[in-house]
Amino acid sequence: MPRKKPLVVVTRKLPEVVETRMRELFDARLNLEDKPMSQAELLAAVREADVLVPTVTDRIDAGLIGQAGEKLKLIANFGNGVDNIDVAAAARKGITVTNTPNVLTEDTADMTMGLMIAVSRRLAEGVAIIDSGHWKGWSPTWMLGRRIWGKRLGIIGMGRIGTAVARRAKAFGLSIHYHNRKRVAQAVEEELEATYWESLDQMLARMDIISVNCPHTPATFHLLSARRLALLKPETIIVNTARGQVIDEEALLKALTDDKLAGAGLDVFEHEPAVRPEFLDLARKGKAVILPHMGSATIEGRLEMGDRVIINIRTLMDGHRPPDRVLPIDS
Ligand code: 8YV
Repeated sequence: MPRKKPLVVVTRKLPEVVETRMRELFDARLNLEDKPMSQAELLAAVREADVLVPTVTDRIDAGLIGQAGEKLKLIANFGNGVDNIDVAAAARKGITVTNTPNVLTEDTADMTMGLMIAVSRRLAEGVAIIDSGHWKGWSPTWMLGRRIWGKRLGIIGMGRIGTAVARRAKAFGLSIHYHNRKRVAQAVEEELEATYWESLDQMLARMDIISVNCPHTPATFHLLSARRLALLKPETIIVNTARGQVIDEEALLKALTDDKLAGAGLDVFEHEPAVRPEFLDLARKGKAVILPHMGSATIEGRLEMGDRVIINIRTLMDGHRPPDRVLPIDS
């Protein structure tokens, strides 16, 4: 007798190929309208479903998890970061949490380099000039940016994405420095000719470019605080493709406005989708390049994320441990 398909609630619209496969394999409840679900709708979903497939835009907190039905066995996040999910609360209730690592590493690293270059070489300002119809022609002293070749890059968070950024940055002639909870393997350090800084403060004071590539956890919330931002040289630029919460936005805005920092390339914000209007002013002035959380937004990446989600669901349903299981911090 065929097994009953698990009820899988998917909170956002996914690529069609992924949705079709989910329909074939599961009793998949899709969100074809792509209308973000309210907390009440999420609650109804977790009460009924066997599996929930949320994204970064859904808040799966302890309150919600506490009210989940007996059937809910898996929260299969469509995304790498799991700061939207209370993983510890899920574990307490015997619910497995998975994510989609690896498949968005290269795309996010590309976007990091893109922002680094865009800020240093004033790409957005150049586009705006052409767009305004006010370009008067070439001049030797006009629109000068800063070279990235030969500069020092300080990477905060040397996980998969940080390492992928380092590989690219090395090819662009940057020297690689990093701060991480743990020092990476010697072979990786050698390959990247990377310098490890146990002290984030000491690294910050010496870098030309800072790239934020660590996850948002209680330990990294406002890691770049007002005090730490003040350690940076005024020529430094910051790039963040990780999570807005890692930087104290208020302090960052002040540092940029007061010319204590040269610029910022931001793909993420503290209260997405809200973007503080001051960032728009800074972008107009050429001090910031701001993007709407596009770091992993490639067709290939989204399809592979879908594959990971499906593999995680299938593996759990077959009674095995899913490959991308996420454990609570410190467990
Ligand atoms: C994804 C991300 O697009 O995976 C992550 O952690 O930040 C994004 O790039 C998003 O999470 C999809 O849920």
